[in-house]
Amino acid sequence: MTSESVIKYFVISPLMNQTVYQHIIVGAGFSGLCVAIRLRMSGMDDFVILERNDHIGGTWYDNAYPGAACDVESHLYSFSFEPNPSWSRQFGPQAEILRYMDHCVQKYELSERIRLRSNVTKAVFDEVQALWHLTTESGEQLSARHLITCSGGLSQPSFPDIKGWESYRGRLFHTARWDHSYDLSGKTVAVIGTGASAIQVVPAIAPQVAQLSLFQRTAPWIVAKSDGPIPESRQQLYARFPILQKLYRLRLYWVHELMAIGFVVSPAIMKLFGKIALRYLYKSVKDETLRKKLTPDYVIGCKRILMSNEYYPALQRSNVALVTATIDHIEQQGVVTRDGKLHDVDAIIMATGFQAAEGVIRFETIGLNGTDLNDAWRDGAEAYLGTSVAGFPNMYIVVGPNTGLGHTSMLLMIEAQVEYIISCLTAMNKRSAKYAMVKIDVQKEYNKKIQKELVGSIWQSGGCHSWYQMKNGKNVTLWPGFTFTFMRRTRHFDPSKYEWVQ
Ligand code: N01
Repeated sequence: MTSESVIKYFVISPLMNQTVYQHIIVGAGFSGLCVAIRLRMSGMDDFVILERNDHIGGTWYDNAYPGAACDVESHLYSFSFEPNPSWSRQFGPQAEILRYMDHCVQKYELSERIRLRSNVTKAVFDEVQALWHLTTESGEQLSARHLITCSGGLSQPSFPDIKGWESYRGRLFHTARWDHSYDLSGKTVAVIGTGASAIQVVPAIAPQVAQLSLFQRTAPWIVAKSDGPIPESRQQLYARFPILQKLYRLRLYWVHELMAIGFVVSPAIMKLFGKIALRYLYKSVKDETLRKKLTPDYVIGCKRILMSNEYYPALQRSNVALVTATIDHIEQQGVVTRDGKLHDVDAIIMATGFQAAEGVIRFETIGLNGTDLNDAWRDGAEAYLGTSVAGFPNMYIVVGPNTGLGHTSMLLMIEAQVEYIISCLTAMNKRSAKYAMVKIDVQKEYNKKIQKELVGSIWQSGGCHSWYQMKNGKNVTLWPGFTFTFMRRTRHFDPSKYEWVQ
């Protein structure tokens, strides 16, 4: 802890008795924890984490639906500086990932710095004091020199625009807000959506429910998941020889990185993956009518490629029906499709995803000259390196615009962004600057390039509309390339890209 970094003080009116931190982190998911750990390691120990939930974990706390698990191997989907030799499976289940995050909190002694049930509703930059003033849902006010928002790209559930769902009399909930008090045993259930969440939840609940109707609008591309338990002997080997675990992680890294060639460099390669996925469908589903319904009509990779060994078998159970008729509306008893059929159900589960393209920061954020971030982002969210936004000094976003990935572990991007933020904060402290803000022309130029690179990508040219895009098709969520390119670009902090106010 350096004296420079610990400037917690009390300011006289208008912030009477208000604690001012050096850094406020919003969100205690992987991003927020990573920032906190790296701040601590860098001697910048004055921070607090505000978390809206009553537990840490972010998306891994929210998404506690049956069957939830990671679709990236855990040895890659974990912090590089905190390897866990004891992952029980190739693809860690949600509870085990949450335990890993709890372990990080304990090991890096973060508990005392985390304020649970602190939902930030507003952040305003005060130019005179060069402070961010934050308000939480309970009315609490906190201030900080630096605001680091880690509220996650996939934290705001998306409820579809289906007429009448408020009038439904049964139980209705979203996969990311699972109703654990509701026993699904013996119930008739509708699941709406066939994305990454649905393909995990459907096989998990199908054996329990009386009847499950799965409403599919677009057939997803599914490939087999090379999942399975990791034998204890291998776990012990990793614990004893950490280098072996590192080498395994490195191998996973490059296998995933190769996928980016198909996504961005040469989408034609994706045809090969398409063939592999179709072969898997043919092998798994013998019924021709069902197989036809399950055959996607866009290029593989345009939407996230899904992995499951249980999804196709679940759809062939006698108590599961795949409904491809378009949903017209929801009424008191259930879901009504355009063919006029009422699907009378006890419960409706919305597996309808998240507001990703439109919801990077969930709270009202007011920067210099009273500029609202929502207005600044009217035509789509943009930032420099997904982190800094012109007009919003001393503010940093982790998992900001165009930092999402379709091919590998998000933790790689998170760690790279956090290193960049640490370099920025170090530079500010060295210069004793009041605040720094990325130059608008730098941000514009950077985003022009990003959008140009995205044009030829599979996400824009693959014939689908996905959550990666805004309604008008602009992709503000994904990084168009390899993670090592992003790491290289964020490795060195260039002060000339920023305006400095002393
Ligand atoms: O959400 P989605 P998700 N009528 O947006 C359908 C991550 N994740 O929660 O394709 C009917 O993919 C919609 O249909 P369509 C991962 O990054 C990771 O499943 O738009 N259907 C679609 O089928 C993932 O990509 C894991 O035509 C409607 C579904 O709802 C991201 O989260 C696990 C509809 C939404 O799918 C989101 O996945 C889970 C309507 N009106 C999630 N509106 C891991 O394993 C929407 N849909 C790490």
